[in-house]
Amino acid sequence: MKRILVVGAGGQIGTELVPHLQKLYGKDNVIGADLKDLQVEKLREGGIGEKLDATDANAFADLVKKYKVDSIFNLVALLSATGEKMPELAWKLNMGALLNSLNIAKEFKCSVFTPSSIGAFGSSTPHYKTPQDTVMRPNTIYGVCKVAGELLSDYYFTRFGVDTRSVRFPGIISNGAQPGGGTTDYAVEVFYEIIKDGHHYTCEVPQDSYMDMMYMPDALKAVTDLMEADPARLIHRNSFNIASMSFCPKELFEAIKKRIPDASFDYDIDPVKAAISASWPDIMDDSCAREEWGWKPEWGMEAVVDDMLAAVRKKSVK
Ligand code: AKB
Repeated sequence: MKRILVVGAGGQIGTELVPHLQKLYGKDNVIGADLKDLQVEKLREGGIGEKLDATDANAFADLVKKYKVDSIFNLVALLSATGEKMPELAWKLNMGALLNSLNIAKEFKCSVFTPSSIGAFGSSTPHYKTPQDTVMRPNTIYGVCKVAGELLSDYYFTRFGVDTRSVRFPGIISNGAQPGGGTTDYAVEVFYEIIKDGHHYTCEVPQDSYMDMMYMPDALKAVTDLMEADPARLIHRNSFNIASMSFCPKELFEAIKKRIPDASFDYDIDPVKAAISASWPDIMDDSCAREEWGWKPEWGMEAVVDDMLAAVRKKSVK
């Protein structure tokens, strides 16, 4: 039985990954750790929660020892738009948590999952059907961390035999914890704003900016399927392109307007988010993930819009 430590467990992905892992491996085998007290309290309501600054190598190693962890899921990250406001902090946090995860995994013989992102690509990458192995020259600190993280994770695998695996996540749409500081956040924010009185949303990303997106249930399945995949089948490791849908703000807002006719939208473009979204792929080619570990997404945009509106409405009447 696996014993998994999820670091950065209080964020958008961790909040839903922890219960997903608990269902698969049992509550006693999943330890959620976060820096913030409030998130630790929430984790303790549903299982095992620990306070951890993932850049503190000793405290991190102590938790791995205490719970006899054999798998580390490192979700610590400052996202793309916030990273541009605090590049040095983004580097320290994103790379510090990863380097600790890798060194601790090497010492205690753990496997490591760390998400990469569409943010690992840049303007000179082919934007349509972005290949698995292609030019990667991002011009955000977030992207620089992701590319460095992919290379470092592959290095720990080939040099030290650490079982490192990763996916390049698209923008993730979910109705648990909201994302913060990302360029794709609009595709979540819009659902919360549009069901408020006034039914209005102002978008900071240009209306025709296509980016890969994914619904949380597919993202969770990707993580656990990849970590359970037969290593003999993995030609790649860090990191797999995974795709399920691609749309621009205009298309998403039209789909919402079909369901909420008085919904209205306008744009107040954030130049940083505009530049980032323009540099990212429109849609990735995920055939390697499909061939090497059977990746197959289930959710498309129309079904996501229905599900998100229902879930966010339900939350708002509570
Ligand atoms: C962001 O927008 O920064 C993230 C991502 C795509 O990695 N959601």
